[in-house]
Amino acid sequence: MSVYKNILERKSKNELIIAALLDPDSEDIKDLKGRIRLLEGSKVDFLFVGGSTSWKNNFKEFVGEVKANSSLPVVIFPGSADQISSSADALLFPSLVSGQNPRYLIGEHIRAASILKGMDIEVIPTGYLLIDGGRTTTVEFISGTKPIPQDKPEIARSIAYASELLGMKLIYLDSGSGAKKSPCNSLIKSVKDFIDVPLVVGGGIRSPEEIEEKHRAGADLIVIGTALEDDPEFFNK
Ligand code: 1GP
Repeated sequence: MSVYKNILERKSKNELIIAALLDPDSEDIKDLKGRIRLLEGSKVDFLFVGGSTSWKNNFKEFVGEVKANSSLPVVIFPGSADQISSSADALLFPSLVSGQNPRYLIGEHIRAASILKGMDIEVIPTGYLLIDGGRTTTVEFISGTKPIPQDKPEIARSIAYASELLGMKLIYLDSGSGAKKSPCNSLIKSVKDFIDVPLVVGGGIRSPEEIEEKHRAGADLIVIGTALEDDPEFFNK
């Protein structure tokens, strides 16, 4: 089954979907085997791989290592066209629709097009909305875009619905990795009421209670990165 069909099916049953985010710039490639072993028997449904930066320049090797050590579907969540690998099962194709930077709205996608043409990988168009997480995150700094204030749900939901009308298959509300504040429940609910496609939420989520709350508020898929970097046993507790 394709990754997207899997998400749709789980969404239709109102089942919580969880993705563990592995950032090649934060993880040591030689620790991956052990890290993934802990995730395999846990509640995690997908392994997301990606990040705002590529300082280590080892993306393909990293994805290959993740795929070789996991039976979970591997989905690339790329920060740029430099983060593409045919070893993954799927690739989110995120357009940073909350910002006005053409590079992240369409520029990186044009760069990616010639790489993706002829590559056998599922591509999932994703409307990516950056939400204020209480501190300047790497994605905010690198993209040079302003996050949407948490108390402006009318902005977030209009952008989310416009993205759906443009054909995006997922909407991703992200406070950015290591955010102080994750997207709040009222913002999630407000966006959820405006869209039909699955809603992904991430950035600064640190506890099982928060995961449950976000799901109740309308998140179909929750992404956890930093909490897992801090505690590799996060999902085993
Ligand atoms: C970042 O949504 C992801 O793009 C995950 O964020 O690292 O804060 O869990 P955290």
